[in-house]
Amino acid sequence: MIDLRSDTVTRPTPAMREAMYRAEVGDDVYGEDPTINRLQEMSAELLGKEAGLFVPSGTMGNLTSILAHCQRGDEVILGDKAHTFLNEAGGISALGGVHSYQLPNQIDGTLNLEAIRGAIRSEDAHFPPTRLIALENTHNRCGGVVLTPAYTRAVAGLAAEYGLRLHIDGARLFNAAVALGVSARILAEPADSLTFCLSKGLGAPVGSVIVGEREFIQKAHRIRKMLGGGMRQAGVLAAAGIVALETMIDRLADDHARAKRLAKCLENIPGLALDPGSPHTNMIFLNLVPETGLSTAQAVARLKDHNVLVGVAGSRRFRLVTHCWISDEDIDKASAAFAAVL
Ligand code: TLP
Repeated sequence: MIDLRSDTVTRPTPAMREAMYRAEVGDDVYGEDPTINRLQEMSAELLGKEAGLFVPSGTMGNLTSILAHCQRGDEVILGDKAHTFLNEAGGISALGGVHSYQLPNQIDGTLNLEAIRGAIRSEDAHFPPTRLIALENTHNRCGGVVLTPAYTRAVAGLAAEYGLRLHIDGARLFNAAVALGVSARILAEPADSLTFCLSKGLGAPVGSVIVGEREFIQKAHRIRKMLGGGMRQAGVLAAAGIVALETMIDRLADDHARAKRLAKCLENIPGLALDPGSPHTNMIFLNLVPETGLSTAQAVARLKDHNVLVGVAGSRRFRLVTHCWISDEDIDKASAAFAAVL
């Protein structure tokens, strides 16, 4: 199977499995797992922050961070296409009592700066106090687009003007860094906190890391425990994360190149309409034109018959994601499968 549904489907590499086997472990709830401690220190260093915290998932990373920034009844400004708003089971509201103010995500994944300014609440007993702004880089639903350091700095400037904090859902921050040719540290610099994922394009089996100031991370540590995310001897997982950071970042450029090549082949197949500019990183978004007469489910099933799995992103809308287990040959086979089905 050529699995293009997501980069979350990546399995650990042989080097990761070896490192997992050999990992030194301890009780992380006591702060005694040397491998987790190393991963957290490496992550903080890489992103230019004081400290890091290993969490089981990107969802828990965002939830923990937002709960560490906000009290119940506080408000976070985020995009209406943000993963935290759409795909995290409403955890910030259900578990944290955090109110969300959704601004329309623009086509490039940004939130309009004046719209953010307009959304920040004035001091009034009727309003939930605005506490936080949350951005996403790369932006998944907006097509894997990249937010630039200049934009992120502008949002941070606005946040500082009003005494707000800035969180970045950087699930795919390293894809953004590689696409822009800048260090991940530059992208993280304007944020007070950031979550990045080890288990997407970087290929580790489990886990994400939150980075931020030491005091913030101490608070996040307590909240992670409260959410049931104290993981004891999870050094076996962190070991794979270390290999991911050491060996899997630069190769993301290959995934981007393969996504571009696949898009080029698909562009020429009648019946497919790629989003303009797609792909920006490792995701292609495309629509099936109604004239093909194929429903979403039929297209998925027929592609599966040709050993290709695709992600469904809406009615007749698909997402194809390249990752470390997709080869050049797979790209050829996937384009041939599309051509055959259509
Ligand atoms: N995204 C998954 C699905 O949930 C949609 C995917 O296949 O892309 N932030 C962003 C931007 C994400 O794309 C995801 C996962 C997460 C956070 C959550 O990460 P996990 O799955 O580790 O909780």
